[in-house]
This record gives sequence, C-alpha cells and structure tokens, in this order.
Amino acid sequence: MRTPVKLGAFGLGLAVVFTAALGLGRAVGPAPAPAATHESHSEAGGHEEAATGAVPAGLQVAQDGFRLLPVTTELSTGGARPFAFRILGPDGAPVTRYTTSHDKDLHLIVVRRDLSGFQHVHPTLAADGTWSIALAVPSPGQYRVFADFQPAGHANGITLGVDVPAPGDYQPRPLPAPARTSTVDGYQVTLTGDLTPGGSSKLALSVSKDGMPVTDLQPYLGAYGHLVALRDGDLAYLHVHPDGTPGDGRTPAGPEVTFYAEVPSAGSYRLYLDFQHAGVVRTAEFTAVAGPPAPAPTTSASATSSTATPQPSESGHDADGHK
Ligand SMILES: [Cu+2]
Repeated sequence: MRTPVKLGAFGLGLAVVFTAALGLGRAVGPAPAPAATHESHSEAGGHEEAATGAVPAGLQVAQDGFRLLPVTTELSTGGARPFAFRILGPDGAPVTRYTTSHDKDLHLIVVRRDLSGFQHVHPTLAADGTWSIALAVPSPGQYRVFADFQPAGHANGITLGVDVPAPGDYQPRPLPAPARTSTVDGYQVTLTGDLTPGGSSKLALSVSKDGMPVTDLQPYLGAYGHLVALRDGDLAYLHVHPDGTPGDGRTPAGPEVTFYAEVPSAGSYRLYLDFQHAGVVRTAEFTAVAGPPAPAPTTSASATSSTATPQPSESGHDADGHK
C-alpha cells in the first residue's frame, strides 16, 4: 500500500508543478512585452491574439470558428481567371460583414510555397459572402493563399491560409540569399534593422530612385508602405505594423518607412514591402535572418588548433548579414 500512495503523491506533485508552470507562463510569459508593443502601435488593427499566442498566423485553414473555403480549386498560369473563396463563420454561413483594417475588409496574399511569385491583392465581396478577383500566377507550383481579415464583431484579426495548386511543371527556386538592398523597377530599397526572435524588431526601409531619396511616397493601405513577412519552411505569416500614419504630423513620406515586426523564432524570413510612388504600387523583397547565426567554430577552433584559419567562419558570418 505504501508504494501506490507514494506514486500517487508523486503524481500529484507533478500535476501541481505542471499547473503552476502553466499558470506562470500565462501570467508572466506573453503578457508584458506584446501588450506594450500593441499599445504603442495602436493603428495596427486586430492581430493581438496571434501575436501573443503560441501558433503564428497563417498556418491554419480554420481558426476561432472561422474557415477559409476556396471556391476555385486551381490557379491560372495563363491569363487572369476569377479566383473565388468564402470565409465561413462559426454558424457555417459565409461571413458578409467585416471590420476594415489597413483600408480594406480583406487582404489576400498569394505566394508560391518556395516564397516566389508574391502578390498582395484585394478581392471584391459579393452579397452572398463570396470573395473574388481576377488572378494569374507567374508559374506552376503549389501556392499558399492567405486571407487576412477581421470579422465584424470579432475582437481580433485572423489570417487563414490554404494551399491551392497551379498545375504544371513545378521548378522550385532556392530562397535568395540574405541581402540589405532590393531593386525593383529602378527603385532601390535598403533594409536597416535586425529581426529578433521573440520580440518586436524595428525595421526601417529606405526607398531611393536613381541615387536620390524618394520623399514623396504615396499613402497605400493607410501607410507609406505595407510589409508582409513569411517564415521560410512553413510560411508562417508574421505581424508587421507600420509606425505612424500619413498626415499624423510626424510620419514623413519617405525615404524611410518604419515597421515593427514580431518574429516567433530564429530562422530565415522573406519580407515583401509594398510601396506606392508616382501612382504605381511596387513590391521590394528581402531575405532576412532572425537570431544569431549558427555558432561559429572560431573560438574552439583557435583554442584547440593553431593551424585552423578563422577566415572561412568570418566570411560566413558576413554572408548572413550580421556584420
Ligand atoms: Cu492588402
């Protein structure tokens, strides 16, 4: 009889410790930092839940009772064809009322699973709750379609994701190497700042053209730029909030646009900056690495072997963009 009692007591002790750890995690873990972040960037709209929760946005086809249901099951690589989908609510009916965020009721992001072919578009909502837009993708492959929206009356924004194929011969592309500068249509965009896992990272993107800073960016989606970040490996959709709004008296129309990005883990991310100048919206893309690079063997190598040359590890360090 003694043994079972001891086991029982031991089990109870474990349960108490486990519960206490859970309680501690809830009380101390996510609360302070994200709350401060969101208070200081209130224009971000509703993304609070996913920012503080364990699962990043965009990884699920259904969440909080809402479901992304494609009506069109293939993407076109030829001319643009209608792509339609619905958001189903907890009652199973298509959602027809939304809360506007960043100037739109719903943002649709389409990207191939190798992070190429990015598009950020805004479909039209029909009275029956069907969203649609004429869409073509540049090449065959499996695409991830993200719907970023906030149902009316719902406390926070939701980003659902679903895979949709573009039939044909898929030729995957490797993720471009990390870089601080991106060129699009003669515009040069330079990225300053580093992604920090588990925290809010300030990123500044500076736009120039023909060597001259662009100081007359046009508002796009309620800001001077819209930044989407996706994690390499699973396409987790990150929360990136613009700092300031056009006309608030402190936000210049370029050349620099500032964002706060929340990165859930170390790893590689692809950043897509949409900006508008001279009436045209363009997208500048970057690969950025969050967290320290893999431990360099420099210290142990130099300590244990006098023949080891530090050259390779140092150049590898530079290639990661961490100075
Ligand atoms: Cu949008």
